[in-house]
Amino acid sequence: MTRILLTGFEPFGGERTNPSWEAVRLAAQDPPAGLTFATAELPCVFGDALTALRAAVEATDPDVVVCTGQAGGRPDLTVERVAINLDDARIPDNAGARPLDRPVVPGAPAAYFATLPVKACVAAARAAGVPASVSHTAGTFVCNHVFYGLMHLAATERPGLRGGFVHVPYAPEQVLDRGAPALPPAAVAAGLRAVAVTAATRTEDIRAVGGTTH
Ligand code: PCA
Repeated sequence: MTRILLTGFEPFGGERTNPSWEAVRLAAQDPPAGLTFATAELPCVFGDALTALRAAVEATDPDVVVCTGQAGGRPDLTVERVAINLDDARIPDNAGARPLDRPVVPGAPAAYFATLPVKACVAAARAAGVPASVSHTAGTFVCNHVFYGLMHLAATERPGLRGGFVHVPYAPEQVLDRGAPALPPAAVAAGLRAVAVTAATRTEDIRAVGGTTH
């Protein structure tokens, strides 16, 4: 049995729901064979989100951690390749903090790559019928903060722990009057299950196109 910790976020930015947490809850109701899922809902607050993530890792001792968050405006599931050591908030977090140009961890490396096979995860989500692509920026808000903190925790304190981050589109209920792309949480959950199976069963990535020109 491979233990997978899936995290999602609480709503932020005036939204009433966060599709990342909705999808994580749905995914965990129906774990694929050979996997056990633990879940945690993280606060959308710099610092506190990492404290909650660390507590969840300590409580569940996972082999793999897949954190997820909402990326409103993106049309598909995006498997993030790189976390950067930068907090630079465009909007306040849920505690009203708006850090500018601050490192997540002072003195730590500029960036970490995800240690999931990101292209294989994208291929698996697509094979499950869920639109997905590789992303090369997780932004500079709380999601990147958590992704960077996760990879730093793995690199410095939890050898063998593998981790990554998946951004998810809005849910349909969030865009009824907005004309923005959306995916139903059940579809996102199917994609997350496929990502989890891939992360649990392979460490080598596949050779496939996933880069971008801009
Ligand atoms: N998305 C935000 C933070 C929480 C979330 O779900 C982000 O992309 O940083």
